Amino acid sequence: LQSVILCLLWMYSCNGIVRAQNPIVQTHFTPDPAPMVYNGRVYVYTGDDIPGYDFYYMTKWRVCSSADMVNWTDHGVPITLESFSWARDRAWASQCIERNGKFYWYICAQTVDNNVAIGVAVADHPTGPFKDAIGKPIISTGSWANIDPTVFIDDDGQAFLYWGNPNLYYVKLNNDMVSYAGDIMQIPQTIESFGGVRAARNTGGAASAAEPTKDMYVEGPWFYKRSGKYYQMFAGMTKGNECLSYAMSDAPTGQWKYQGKIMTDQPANSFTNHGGIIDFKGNSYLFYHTGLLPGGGSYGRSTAVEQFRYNADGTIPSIRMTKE
Ligand code: FUB
Repeated sequence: LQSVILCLLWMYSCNGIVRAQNPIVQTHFTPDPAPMVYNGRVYVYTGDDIPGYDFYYMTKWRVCSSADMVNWTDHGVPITLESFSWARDRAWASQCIERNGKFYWYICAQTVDNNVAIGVAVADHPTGPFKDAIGKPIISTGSWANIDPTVFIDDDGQAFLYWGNPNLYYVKLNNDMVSYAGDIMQIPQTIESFGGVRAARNTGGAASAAEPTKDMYVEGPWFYKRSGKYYQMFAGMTKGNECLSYAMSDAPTGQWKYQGKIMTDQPANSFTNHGGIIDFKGNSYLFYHTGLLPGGGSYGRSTAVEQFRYNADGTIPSIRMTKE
């Protein structure tokens, strides 16, 4: 399928920042957007919420692309749960990355033994055809924590896979991108690193220590590097809904330092938010999702995008949702 699905209307300019007509895909639901820049195009990998379902029971992943952030091409559904023999249902968030001309698409799904695992599909082209790279999960620890993979290759060639809910984990991937070396590491969550501590807030006692910032790591990490600084965007918590927050670090494995909330103006008709950040043709963009497509909601989420400009010190400004 190679059809132009939507011409984005960039609505108006404000201090040189233009705003998109959101959601950018209006023909189906597209949660958990993961943008990837390759060869002059931005590819956006998403899930696919099923109309009428009342939970996150997705069965497939989609991709669309654009060379100009205006005209988008729908590349359909390159992978489904059936692409992974070990997967049962509940396809959740994903991210694709290129290495040496191959494309590695990390996904998470419920397994036949009722856990959640991370798998990886590989292709020679960003839109596929993809196939399960190893025929089994790459991360499978017999837990439901293994959701929301995010992948990044550092300047020295070391690749990292981060993921997790409620804890944030990482491994160092081998050069083959389908195996890892060393142990799975858990990132300690503190007020200083992620703005709060989930366990403390849930159990009282030390809760007051986490309350002042009213944030914490929930899920949906997005790991990248820019101008020598490492960024970990994640779904945090605000007013009972997820927001997008971030931490920064001088090294790929921490110490992470909480920087605040990027996108707080929920509600956007969705409990979750999940996104990715890229630089593309000289501009910076935040992709995220809302439940604002007609008929949408917490289980009918759609990709939206906002252009933004980093602050001079590399921090990310507060970014407002476009709700029309
Ligand atoms: O789409 C299913 C789940 O909802 C994702 O894995 C989470 O990040 C949240 O967006």
